[in-house]
Amino acid sequence: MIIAFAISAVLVMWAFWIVSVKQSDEGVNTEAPIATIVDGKQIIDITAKGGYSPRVVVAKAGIPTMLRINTNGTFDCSASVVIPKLSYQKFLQPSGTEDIEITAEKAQGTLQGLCSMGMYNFQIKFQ
Ligand SMILES: [Cu+2]
Repeated sequence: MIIAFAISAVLVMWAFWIVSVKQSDEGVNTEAPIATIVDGKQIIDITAKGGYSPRVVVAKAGIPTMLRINTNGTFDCSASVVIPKLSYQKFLQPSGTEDIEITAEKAQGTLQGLCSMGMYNFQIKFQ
């Protein structure tokens, strides 16, 4: 019984994953939002719920950056965030705000975040 439940949970996630992949293919031509800069500090807002949105954010390289991940009734695995380049891994509260500091040195290139299963992802493109 528990196994059947686990299998159906995986199937549901897989279905969501296919939908999100499809959306990302369609969204190739839409422009990525640009991070806001307040008092010399860059702020990137990402919402985690059934994946991450926006999926791609363009940001300025080499300045102190705050990555703010918002959850709001997030009970799927996108609440479990991994950012390999920052050695960051955390299970977020279902509703709340998580601020992740990115130093000027780390604000380079493409920073990728993932859910712990690697199904959902987001990218911050520092340029
Ligand atoms: Cu996942």
